[in-house]
Amino acid sequence: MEGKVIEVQTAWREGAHVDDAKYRQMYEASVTDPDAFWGEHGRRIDWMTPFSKVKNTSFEPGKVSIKWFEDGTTNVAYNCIDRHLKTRGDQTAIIWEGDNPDESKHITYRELHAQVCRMANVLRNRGVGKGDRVTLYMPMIPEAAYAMLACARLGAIHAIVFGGFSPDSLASRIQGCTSKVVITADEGLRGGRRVPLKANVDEAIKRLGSDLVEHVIVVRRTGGSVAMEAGRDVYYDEAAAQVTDECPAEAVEAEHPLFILYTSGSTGQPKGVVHTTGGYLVYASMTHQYVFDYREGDVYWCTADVGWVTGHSYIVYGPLANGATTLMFEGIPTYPSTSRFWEVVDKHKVNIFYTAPTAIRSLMGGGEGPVKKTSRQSLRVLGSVGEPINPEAWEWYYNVVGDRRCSIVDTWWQTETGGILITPLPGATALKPGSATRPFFGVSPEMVDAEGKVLQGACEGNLCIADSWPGQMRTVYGDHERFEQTYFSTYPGKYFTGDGARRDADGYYWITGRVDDVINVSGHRMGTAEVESSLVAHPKVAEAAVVGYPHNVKGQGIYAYVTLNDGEEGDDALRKELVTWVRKDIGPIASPDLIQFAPGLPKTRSGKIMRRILRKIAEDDFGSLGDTSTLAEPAVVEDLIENRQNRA
Ligand code: 6R9
Repeated sequence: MEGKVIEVQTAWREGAHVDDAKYRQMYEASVTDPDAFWGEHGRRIDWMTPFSKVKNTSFEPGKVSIKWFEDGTTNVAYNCIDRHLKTRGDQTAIIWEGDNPDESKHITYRELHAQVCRMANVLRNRGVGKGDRVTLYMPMIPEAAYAMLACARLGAIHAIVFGGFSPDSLASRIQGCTSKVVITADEGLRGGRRVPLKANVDEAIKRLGSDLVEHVIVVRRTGGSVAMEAGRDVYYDEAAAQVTDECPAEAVEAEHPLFILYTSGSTGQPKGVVHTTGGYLVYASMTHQYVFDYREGDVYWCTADVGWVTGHSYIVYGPLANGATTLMFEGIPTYPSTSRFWEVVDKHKVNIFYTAPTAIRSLMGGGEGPVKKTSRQSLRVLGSVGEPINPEAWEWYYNVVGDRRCSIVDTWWQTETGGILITPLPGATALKPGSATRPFFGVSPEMVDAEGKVLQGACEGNLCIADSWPGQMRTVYGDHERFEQTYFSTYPGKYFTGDGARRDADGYYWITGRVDDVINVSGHRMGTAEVESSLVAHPKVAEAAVVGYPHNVKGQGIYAYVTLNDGEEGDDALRKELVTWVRKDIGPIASPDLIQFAPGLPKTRSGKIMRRILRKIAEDDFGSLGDTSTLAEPAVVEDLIENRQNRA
């Protein structure tokens, strides 16, 4: 094999679900006869009405339609809870580890059942039923999982908004899916600091300026005092005391929506990605089992937030469908100290640990000491997700965190894909640091050049997926045309991921990052257009262009070129003001790292901003700007280079 290879260790193969030969055989079967393959694996979940049809999908322009198991009915909460009660009612379903290391608790499957039924009854009493949207704006507490599963139980559709988003962002997402009910907490707690969740909800509802939101359900987390509007707001504990802990799970069609999750694209407002019931759960549970080589009795920990897709598929739905013990962590990697992750691993004897490269890189900065003072003997598999993991961070994860004993799974996927698409399998795949390696069962990656020509063998190009898999998103909420336009029009007949990749001679994929105007900051997706429109909304700003640039810890940082209105002075005070502005407008994850005041931006004669040039300058690599002769005013480039903010 080509390049640095770490062979599958004998210990990883022992008792693993698949070895290399089995992977190849199953993969082959999955792509040659998807109906047979998924017909068999579709039965890994329980169906109320068994399906007779398996795959009914088309990527054809104008007729994009994705249906899996369409004549079956089931319920996600039933699969994640009820079906386990007979065999594992007393097993821990969720280990909750609080922000404060002295706070943790275990919730058994039986307790989970009671809690979810209660939450479902509270929702039902407020008129929530099949197909209704419910917005969740929650901290990482068990009630977040209860709320998700309660919606699923009723056939309602949850739309989670990450707790770090601003009231404005929350408002547009509540509006986008017209939720009449919002579930939140008084305050969140992260790294010892309080996050004013309920106050943000109040602010968001005020901005909506309508009576769309009829009910706000408030979980008491910190007990901090918050405003409660009579008739609209209710404390969850008070409402829960009025209902029973029994609530039937509603049988819904396989294609009934399970959730909407807003995600950033290269243009316009964030899109409401729609995932449905049957195919999603089959895919989330199957990937959770095989990718992490999940085994009965394992303690599994994914450090994501439920506000992101990783939290949906790999904290809640995949693990619980498999009857696993899933750990939910309220805090951050650096509180109270940079040993926190590893202390939690030791405290709860975690076997499988799944985190993001940005967390690994930030902990790397603190050296080996904080890691090595912990045991970590329970660990067996280490996962990575969210952005490309650079080989140095990979090696540190492998050598220092995993003591060269644990396998690493670098899992490539997207909000849109519902579950992991390209990844090693611990017992099967020889590893290469920095490569997401090979496709999961049923996934047909295709590399294309800019013209859409399919490339063969070792190559570099744009990553497409040639055919559907059960976890794929079904539509953009309320805008199927945008769904087709965004994902199926660039290369007709294929799903275009927006990512660039290299495929090596061994058929391994190396994801190089987004090729569109989406940047990835600490694993969080951000459309440059969103940050730009926030900046230009500031009264002193005339024009703005935002690009990503390489950042040691965050992967990419946000670099903003800002042209001010005539007569305005660009100084550090205004830089601060603009950063605060964007934080308030979108949320802290969108804060620009560097702002360059620019008298002009490089534009073509037709007025298009040449981002290629802005990216190069932001990378501090202006030796090779390429052809600038088509610029309307070539001189602006010199000024931009002169005043660049990112200098080696
Ligand atoms: C699950 C998730 C999706 C984008 C995706 C890609 C990047 C995610 C990656 C990775 C390289 C990996 N990405 N995992 N790049 N290697 N293992 O992160 O979803 O928030 O929608 O982001 O993240 O660029 O297109 P989402």
